[in-house]
Amino acid sequence: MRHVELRSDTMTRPTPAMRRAMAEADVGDDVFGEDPTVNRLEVMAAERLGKAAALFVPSGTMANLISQMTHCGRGDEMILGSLAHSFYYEQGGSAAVASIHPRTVPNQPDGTLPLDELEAAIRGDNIHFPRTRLIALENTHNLCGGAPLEPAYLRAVGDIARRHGVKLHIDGARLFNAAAALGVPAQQLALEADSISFCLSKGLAAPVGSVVCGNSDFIREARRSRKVLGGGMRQAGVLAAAGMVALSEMVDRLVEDHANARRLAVGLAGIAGLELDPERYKTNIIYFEVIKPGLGAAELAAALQQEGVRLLASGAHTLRAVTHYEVTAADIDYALNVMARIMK
Ligand code: TLP
Repeated sequence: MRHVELRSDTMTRPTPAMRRAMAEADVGDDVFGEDPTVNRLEVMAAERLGKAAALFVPSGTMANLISQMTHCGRGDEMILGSLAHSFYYEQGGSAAVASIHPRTVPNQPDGTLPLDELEAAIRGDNIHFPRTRLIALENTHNLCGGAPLEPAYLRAVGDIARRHGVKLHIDGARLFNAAAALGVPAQQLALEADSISFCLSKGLAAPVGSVVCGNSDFIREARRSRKVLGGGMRQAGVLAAAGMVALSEMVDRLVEDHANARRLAVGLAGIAGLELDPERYKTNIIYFEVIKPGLGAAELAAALQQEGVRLLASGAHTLRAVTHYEVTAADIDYALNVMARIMK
């Protein structure tokens, strides 16, 4: 039976080139700054995003938390989208671990926060208020269907942040998907950010790891934050080696994942009992609703699994599919056939 894994691009297994690079990696103790492969990855990542420095960290969640706690002190406020991964799926770590007060602004379907509401949410100087220190955006936006945020929007948010003396962090877990979809260099999407993170372990297929980029002072402090969170990783060069392959070999092919996601979205839209607007999806994440009476998302996901197709039931009637390098156009056609059969 064919196996089509569409639950997440986090499921990607390291490529043969990554496994070779991992086996041969030159390593040292990274807590002492002595892992040459981690150091090379950090230089490579910083250059790629046009920042002065970078920090290799274990996960996207830790990348966000490190960035938040480096920008904010105890009781400071961070503004972020109501559907931000950081707000939704990170156990409220900013509050639980870093004592940062989160303030949400409603995400629009395209992943943006309305500029007027964003600006209005920034606090004035008042003894009753927490101090707004940080705005956090997400690009691409996971819960908004992998929506990429455009340079013009980022510029507008950057202007607001600067005007109010507030920092901007971008959770770019899938930043290279955004760059591929918009046809711009990732650097352009990083321009306005005081800190920006991206994941090596999602569409780029490395087994573990994310990178935070920013200026040298920020990264020096972020290195301290990483240590207190237990993210100092010793001979992490075995992981960074895969990350370097991810950055050099896996970025240009992301457009294939987007084409496959589109193929899937168009196919699903033609199946009675499923609802989605295929025009909405520009990267590798799609969401759709099952509207057949008596059939819930979990039941549908279970039926698909029987036939080797794995999707995520992300709500009572909502499913998510994410394409990546282990999913081919033929896999998409297989998944669509199975889906059509089940929905009949
Ligand atoms: N997202 C995962 C799940 O947690 C939902 C996925 O399968 O999509 N930012 C964004 C935008 C993310 O989508 C994720 C992971 C993270 C941060 C966290 O990264 P990790 O899983 O490495 O901690």
